[in-house]
Amino acid sequence: PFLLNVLENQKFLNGTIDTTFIDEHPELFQFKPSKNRAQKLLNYLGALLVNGSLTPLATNIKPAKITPSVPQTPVASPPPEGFKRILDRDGPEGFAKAVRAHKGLLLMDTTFRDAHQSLLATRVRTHDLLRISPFVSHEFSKLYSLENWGGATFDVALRFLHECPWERLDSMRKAIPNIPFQMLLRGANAVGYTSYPDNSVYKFCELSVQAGMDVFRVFDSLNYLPNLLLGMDAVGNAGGVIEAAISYTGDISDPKRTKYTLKYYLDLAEQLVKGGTHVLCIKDMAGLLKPRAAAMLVGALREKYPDMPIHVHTHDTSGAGVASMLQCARSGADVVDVAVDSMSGMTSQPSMGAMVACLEGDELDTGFTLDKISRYNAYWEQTRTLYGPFECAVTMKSGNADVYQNEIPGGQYTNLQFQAFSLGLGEQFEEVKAAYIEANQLMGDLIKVTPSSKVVGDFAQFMVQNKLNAKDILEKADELSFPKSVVEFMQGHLGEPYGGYPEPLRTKILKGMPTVSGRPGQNMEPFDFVAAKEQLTQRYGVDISDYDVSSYSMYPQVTEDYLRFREKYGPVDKLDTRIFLTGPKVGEEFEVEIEKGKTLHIKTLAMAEDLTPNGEREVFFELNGQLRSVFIKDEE
Ligand code: 3PY
Ligand code: ZN
Repeated sequence: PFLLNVLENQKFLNGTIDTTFIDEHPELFQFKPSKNRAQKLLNYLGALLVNGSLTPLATNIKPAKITPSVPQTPVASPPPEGFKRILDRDGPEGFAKAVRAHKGLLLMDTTFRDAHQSLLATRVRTHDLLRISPFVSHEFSKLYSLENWGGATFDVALRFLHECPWERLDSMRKAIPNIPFQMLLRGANAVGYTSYPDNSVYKFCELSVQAGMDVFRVFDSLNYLPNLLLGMDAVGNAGGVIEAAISYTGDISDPKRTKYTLKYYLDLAEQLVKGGTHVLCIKDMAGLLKPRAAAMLVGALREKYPDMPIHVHTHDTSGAGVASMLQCARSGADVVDVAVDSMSGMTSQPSMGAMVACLEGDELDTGFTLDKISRYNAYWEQTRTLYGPFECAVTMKSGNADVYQNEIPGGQYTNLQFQAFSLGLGEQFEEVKAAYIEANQLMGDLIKVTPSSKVVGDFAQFMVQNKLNAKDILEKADELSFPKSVVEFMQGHLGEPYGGYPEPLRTKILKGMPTVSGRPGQNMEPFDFVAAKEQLTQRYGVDISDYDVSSYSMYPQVTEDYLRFREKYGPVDKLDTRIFLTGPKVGEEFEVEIEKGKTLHIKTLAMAEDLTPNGEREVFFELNGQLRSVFIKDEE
């Protein structure tokens, strides 16, 4: 309005006004980046109304038009104390002792991380996690931990949800002060898909602890010890609980499978114990640990390490998840992973309700009641309908025991199936699964979990797309141009696979390209945090935090896109999920709480029929009772 008034002022227009103050006070015209969050959100909403969703949607299912009801929480009292208190008081060693001394079976709840990573393409937003957090804090205080961070959530939050993963962690911490938080750390790959400079991993762990993380499940996608030890050291240094993981593949109960045997896993466990892990994890990322194998592995570990807490992770892809976790508990595991019923099963974790019910009255009784679980479950059952656009159940109707043959990890199984079906090629999924088995054999039978699973998956899709079988690959490898991830794996960028590289395939794929041996991070230049912070501050203003710089150290492009997006569209993470994903309807009224006690009332009024001369469409809103409009470039 100020500018308009000046431009309407006749003296100003005639040039008869004294404007020398402008030359004397140039600071008046150095505008700070606008802080007008409301206007930015209107820009976002306008963009959705004019051009449709700003985030890629995977299915035709619309987000349900509901506000999931949050079960009542006793607000007045502080939440009951849990293992978090023991951890804060007695440190990781004291925590491990208390876990080991606990009588019943302990549970980790994966609903906030792996469950939605496996079923809903990792799309669950902070907004919906925070709504249920007070309930979890009060009613699930007996959990060993709540897995709520790491894995793919970091990348997806920044890239697709346009929200800061660090802010997510910090706000969950405030809402749930009493339950240990757990994250998945991909060893030297941290929360990314490749190796990073060591200082980047150390800094990441330090900041994670600072923002509220407690227990770090550290794995390496090849079980490559130097990578594992690096991750473990970074966690230990930061003061976190080290939960080093053996990634499990194959079948130790099958004597014909001679590569990954009980002895292989016990030898690895020995190295992890020597390396100072506080808790030992068996990470069964594909759900291959059959009950008989579970008895062998957990039984042997329990006997060898009577004081070491054992924590088992699995996926329910085959449908045998509950049976397997019950066996783990019987054989001496202290903790198993479950997801709340409505977010469990298939490629996710086994059902919390089923585990709890199966152990009611048992000496391993979990101490949870079905009543509490049902209330938690109801929230997630409703909330899941908001994520229809990412619902794996569109294509996945049941579990499938073929996972024992193809060994595809839970999250990847859903992804590959989805990709095949969305190309209209349901039968192609069968081909991809068959090719996955062949590709794995060509690579020498790898441990398959992020990122090595991506290498095998890319290889398999390459074979299907180019109609190549294993024999063709071996014969024509010299002439073929392989997927980037396969080449980089062969170059040594993920570390060294157990049993060595497949030859002569590796040499043929590399065609003389350079290789690295040993731990990839060890020869990388340290990441320059100071320079990066300066650069980002110059580009995006003064509010760049160390957290942003850490994000940038792993995901430079994604982080810059995020910063730009937020500068343009404001705190989109505060919108309800349906509105965030697909936008409001014209005429719809809703509220957005952009900070505690500051709520915007928004009504969408109309869109202009005609475009402006430069191709923009005006969209009209009522914001807290006042008329506002935004101009949006129409992309159609
Ligand atoms: C991840 O790395 O994100 C996984 O969940 C691996 O199992
Ligand atoms: Zn998992």
